[in-house]
Amino acid sequence: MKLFHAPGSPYSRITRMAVIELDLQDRVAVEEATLRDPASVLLPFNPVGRVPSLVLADGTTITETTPVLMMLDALVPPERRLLPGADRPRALAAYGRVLGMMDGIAVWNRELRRPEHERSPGVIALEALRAVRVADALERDAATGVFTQRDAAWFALVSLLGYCERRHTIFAWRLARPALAALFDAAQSRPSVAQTVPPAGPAR
Ligand SMILES: N[C@@H](CCC(=O)N[C@@H](CS)C(=O)NCC(=O)O)C(=O)O
Repeated sequence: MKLFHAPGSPYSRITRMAVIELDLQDRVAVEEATLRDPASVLLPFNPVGRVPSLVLADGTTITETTPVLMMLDALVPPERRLLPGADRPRALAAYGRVLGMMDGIAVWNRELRRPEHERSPGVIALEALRAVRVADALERDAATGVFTQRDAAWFALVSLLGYCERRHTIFAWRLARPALAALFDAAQSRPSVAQTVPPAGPAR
């Protein structure tokens, strides 16, 4: 199996961390792909051109973070799986909440990558407000024990905050959010986290 990723992508980082956490390095080769590039090695497998993309032995390509995690989870015994099931609704809610914030941050960051005259102040204001709102909810989640298990919600949260820390520094996510900051800082020594730190982006 082959997992296509991009080093700066917070979505594909979740799946890269999962490969390490689930001890699947022998079964899943991880390959970097360029994005928004007509010559990308990814396009013959995934016409959408997004990462993460997981190519199975028969060529079937699973795309989008959650289906990729489902596939990786299926390779290990049930007790080791990362995605929370319906029996853990709070964890499932937190996972969805983190992915929702990731989507918003991705939109905000994309606006900032445009030349200044092409940026939409309305979109930026909306996404900045959304990010504050969700980060405050996640802070409450972290403070009330929602992220105590090392599950997909936890890895997604670490990836999201890592993206903000390294590539979306305009968002002061740590401010007045001590539970999130403590969780993130403590996570850094975990091998799957330390081995997948995204490169620093331009200051924005
Ligand atoms: N909803 C997707 C989002 C994946 C995504 O947006 N990936 C970005 C990198 S962070 C990408 O591949 N972008 C390339 C493009 O938009 O062409 C998921 O859950 O995996």
